[in-house]
Amino acid sequence: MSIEISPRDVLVVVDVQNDFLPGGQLAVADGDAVVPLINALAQKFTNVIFTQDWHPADHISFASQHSGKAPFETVELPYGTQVLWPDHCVWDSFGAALSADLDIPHGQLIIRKGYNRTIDSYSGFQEADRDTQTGLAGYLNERDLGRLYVVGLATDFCVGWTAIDGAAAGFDVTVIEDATRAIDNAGSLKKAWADMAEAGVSRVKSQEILA
Ligand code: VGL
Ligand code: ZN
Repeated sequence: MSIEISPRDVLVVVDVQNDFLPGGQLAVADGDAVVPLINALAQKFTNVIFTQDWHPADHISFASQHSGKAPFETVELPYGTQVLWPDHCVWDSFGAALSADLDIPHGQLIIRKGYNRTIDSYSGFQEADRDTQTGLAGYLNERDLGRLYVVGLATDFCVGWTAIDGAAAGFDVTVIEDATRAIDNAGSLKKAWADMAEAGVSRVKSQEILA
């Protein structure tokens, strides 16, 4: 059964950036496989927006900022437990750039996130303190846009959190699962799908839209 995409629906392309692609600082396994699929999906959508992970060089999510800590370990921050990452997506670096293989000239908005040094932001809607807003919900509401279809990297972090926060903001949210790839650290992928299901996020395959 095929899904009809309406002119009010939005493709949300999460963090398809060099650092999450093969050779990048936080490469997601097989991450480049999503790019041609996202390019094909984008042709079905009038509205395409991007998120872009965008950190200062001394960002609090970097293991390099915590003595004695290695990437993928955790620290306790005022807003909760933070996974530590290799330095990635530093402002204006090559790694932070969107993939040059994206072919979506009609993309409308790039929402940057994670630029506050002391707060991480996996979600395109809300930072990890669960309070600071990026403005994306306001943008979507002001333009009276419809359902959100979320794709990109990584399923278990920025895709999952964006989908869950989109649902919490009142949008009908669907993740196109084969147009995402995961980091899958310490059970994070299984947990992300469970959390998304609990939040009412739907899950489809790209064929249901492309066929
Ligand atoms: C991401 C970890 C740290 C992501 C961003 O895009 O999923 N993951 N920063
Ligand atoms: Zn990041």
